Amino acid sequence: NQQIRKIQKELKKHLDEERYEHTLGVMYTSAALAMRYQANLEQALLAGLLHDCAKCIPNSEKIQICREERLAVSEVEKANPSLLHAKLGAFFARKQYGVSDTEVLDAIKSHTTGRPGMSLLEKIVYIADYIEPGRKELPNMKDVRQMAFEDIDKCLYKILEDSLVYLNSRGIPIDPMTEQTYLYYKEEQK
Ligand code: DGI
Ligand code: FE
Ligand code: FE
Ligand code: FE
Repeated sequence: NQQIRKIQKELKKHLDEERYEHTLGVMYTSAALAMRYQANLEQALLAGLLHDCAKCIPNSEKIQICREERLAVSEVEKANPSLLHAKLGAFFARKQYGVSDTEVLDAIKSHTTGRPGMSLLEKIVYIADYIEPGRKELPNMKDVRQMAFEDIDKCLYKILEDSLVYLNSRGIPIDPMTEQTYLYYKEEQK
């Protein structure tokens, strides 16, 4: 795929080696999940490839760019600017990498906090980000990886739950969207 290869080349300049490797892991894992759930393969590859395209921008620049581009920054985001790489990722995917597919852009935008009522593509990228082979061993990883290919909603809920446990154990402030997403999928699991 021409577009994918061209973006890979450009992306390599903007990510460190570790992040680039992670990105390829997410791209191929998104593709595998798309095969399993009969989602669009090209969209899954593209969203997986670009999901962290803004990750390596220094935090002060993230804030600066949001200000310049009039992108809203919440209090939690101001205190934890790393959260901004998701919405900035969608911004750069469109402006710098020429992606106009709003479904792909939404999957990039929601990949860190999730959101209530995620599309299949959004779930795929969110889960692939967590389970890609290069990801360090998080709690329940073996089960979560298996679950991803058996029951996508159950897997999504498990990741949301484990992420909240992790953030709370570390005293990291929860973004309201993370909380809302968790409560939404908790209700759906009942
Ligand atoms: O960019 P990645 O590391 O591949 O993964 P990601 O985009 O899912 O980001 C994960 C990081 O984001 C992780 O270090 C925890 C953080 N995070 C996720 N939800 C929240 C959060 N940080 C805060 N402060 N609040 C959240 O709700
Ligand atoms: Fe990310
Ligand atoms: Fe994630
Ligand atoms: Fe990622």
